[in-house]
Amino acid sequence: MCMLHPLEYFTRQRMRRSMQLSPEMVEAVNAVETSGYCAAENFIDGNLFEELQAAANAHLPEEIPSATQQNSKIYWHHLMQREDFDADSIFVRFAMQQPVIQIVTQLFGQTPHLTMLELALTVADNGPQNPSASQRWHYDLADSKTVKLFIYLTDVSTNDDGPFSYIPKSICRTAVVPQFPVHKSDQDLEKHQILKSAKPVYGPSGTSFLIDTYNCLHSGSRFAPGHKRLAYIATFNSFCAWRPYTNNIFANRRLSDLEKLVFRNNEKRMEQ
Ligand SMILES: O=C(O)CCC(=O)C(=O)O
Repeated sequence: MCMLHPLEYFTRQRMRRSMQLSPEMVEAVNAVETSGYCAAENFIDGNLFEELQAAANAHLPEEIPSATQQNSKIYWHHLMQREDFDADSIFVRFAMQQPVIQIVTQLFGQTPHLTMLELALTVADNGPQNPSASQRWHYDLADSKTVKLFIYLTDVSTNDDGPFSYIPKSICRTAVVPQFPVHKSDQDLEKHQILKSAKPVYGPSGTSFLIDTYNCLHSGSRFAPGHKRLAYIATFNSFCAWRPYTNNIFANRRLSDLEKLVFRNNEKRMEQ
């Protein structure tokens, strides 16, 4: 499908060739290529993290909502508001940190498209024994190039706190787990002898990582009663994902050439 847009594809490739990666970034690229995961704290600007944490805390409802049947993910509450999608907002700037963009660009071989921004409050619902939707193991199948920047904004210390968990890419490659049904149980993974390879990501608020969710089976937000997790998630895909995305980013100022490529569907807003 990228071949339908050869000019855009070449522009994205050219942008990649102009980027210089530090040895630490090269290591991160290698880690994601091999295991699908790398810690990202070293690539996150401390001031931006503090700004994100403060903005995210300000979005927390006074009363934590209980799980409701609003959508298929009854444990998932989207907290971002319209103005959080302005190009100037911390939620957009956080995803645009140069090392993050450079690593993802290198992984994709082209400048990525920032397809989704989420401030997700997830809460206990059915209990950890009865997971549903993305609490069960799955691959994100909308594009073969899919990398998420995750940062916890509350502490995730034990399994009770609903850690994001993944099976390393190298192990997913060797186990032939059928793609359908999309959401798989622990027992399904046990049958393929890969549940034991699951890696839950624990850490205090500020714990951050890049994860290839197309190549790694993953799940998360399985809480013990009364627990919750606040996380910011930025999803990067190629510009020609199988599923069309609208990231809702609003260009409330003039965008750089890089931003125009990464935001993609909003570059015309300033000209209107
Ligand atoms: O809640 C979680 O940690 C799982 C999230 C997830 O499956 C995803 O972002 O693709």
